[in-house]
Amino acid sequence: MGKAFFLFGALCAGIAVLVSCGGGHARDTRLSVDKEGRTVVDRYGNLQVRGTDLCASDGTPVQLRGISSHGLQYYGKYANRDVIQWLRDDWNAQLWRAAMYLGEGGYLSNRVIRNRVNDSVAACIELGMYVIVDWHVLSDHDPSLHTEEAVEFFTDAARRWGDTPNVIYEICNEPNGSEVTWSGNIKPYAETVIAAIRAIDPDNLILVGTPTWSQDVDIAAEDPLDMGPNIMYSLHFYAGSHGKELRAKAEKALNAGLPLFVTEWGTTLNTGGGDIFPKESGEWLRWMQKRNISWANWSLNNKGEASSLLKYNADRDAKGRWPLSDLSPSGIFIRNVLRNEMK
Ligand code: DCB
Repeated sequence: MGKAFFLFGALCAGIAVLVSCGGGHARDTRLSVDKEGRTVVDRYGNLQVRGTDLCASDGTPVQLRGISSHGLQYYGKYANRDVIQWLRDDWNAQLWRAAMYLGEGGYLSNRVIRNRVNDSVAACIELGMYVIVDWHVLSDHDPSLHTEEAVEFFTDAARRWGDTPNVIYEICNEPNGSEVTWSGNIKPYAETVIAAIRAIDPDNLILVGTPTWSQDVDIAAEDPLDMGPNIMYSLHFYAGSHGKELRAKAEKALNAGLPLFVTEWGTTLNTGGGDIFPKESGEWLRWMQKRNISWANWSLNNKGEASSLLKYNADRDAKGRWPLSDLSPSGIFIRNVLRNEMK
């Protein structure tokens, strides 16, 4: 398929998704900045969880939608105010996720990476956006191997930002490996880290990863945490790899009362590459809207894989203000989905 044709296809698919995503919530509730100039954080305030819904401080169910960074050790240069402001104003993003890997040259071996988290939070506070601080467990598999480091990191995060409405703690991205279980590894880790956060910050939202790259939400639903309010569980999917079966697991978890947050999803295969899957992405987007599930898309970088929102080598200086010609098919698709609210 020719490049131009593919781009056009992605655009049309984006628009088709939008048109069919109509129902649910009043549109202007999902503007990053409303017509009176009020940011989403001005309007929603301190988030809270009621039943399976994420809600504004007044109890109205809300859906946050936005963009995830790639690994901050690889593409941390995009975690700056100019880029995040462009995502807010041109893409209508309400949310930014700062993905701080532990492995692959991330936090465990390179503590200065956390400065990119600090930059992200500072920018989001200034811009009135929500920000997810993501402890990006991946090649390190088992979050309980680094409980001590996590307690230290999140204690510091809660001291710095516990009083702001903007910050959301994601305490383990994607536990994985058949030996890494909910009850044996993840739940005990979560209990320890949540207790440390709650000793300082009684109420900001905390997101907990689930087994098998945050897919086994049904298992967490059988044995949920008993750690007080404002906790949700991560569900991750890649539209080219996961479909109906994963949604069925998620339905099972929701029906059992487990609140879900899609802290990461891709339009591509679960490698982050391959191609984009607009039709399957649309099915997931409609489902998330129907179930009022918030999300962040993977991811902002110019690496040149299919899930990269920028084209290969575009915006090397990380300044934002991208012309459409800098966006990949996934970038065009996601921007269209987010911007539909602005019409
Ligand atoms: C998740 C990770 C995320 C990863 C994406 C795509 O991993 F949270 O870090 O991102 O999904 O795989 C990829 C980047 C690549 C990079 C690679 C390693 O896009 O550029 O080279 O990380 O840093 C998943 C998700 C699901 C599954 C497997 C993985 N799954 N995984 O279903 O099997 O193995 O990374």
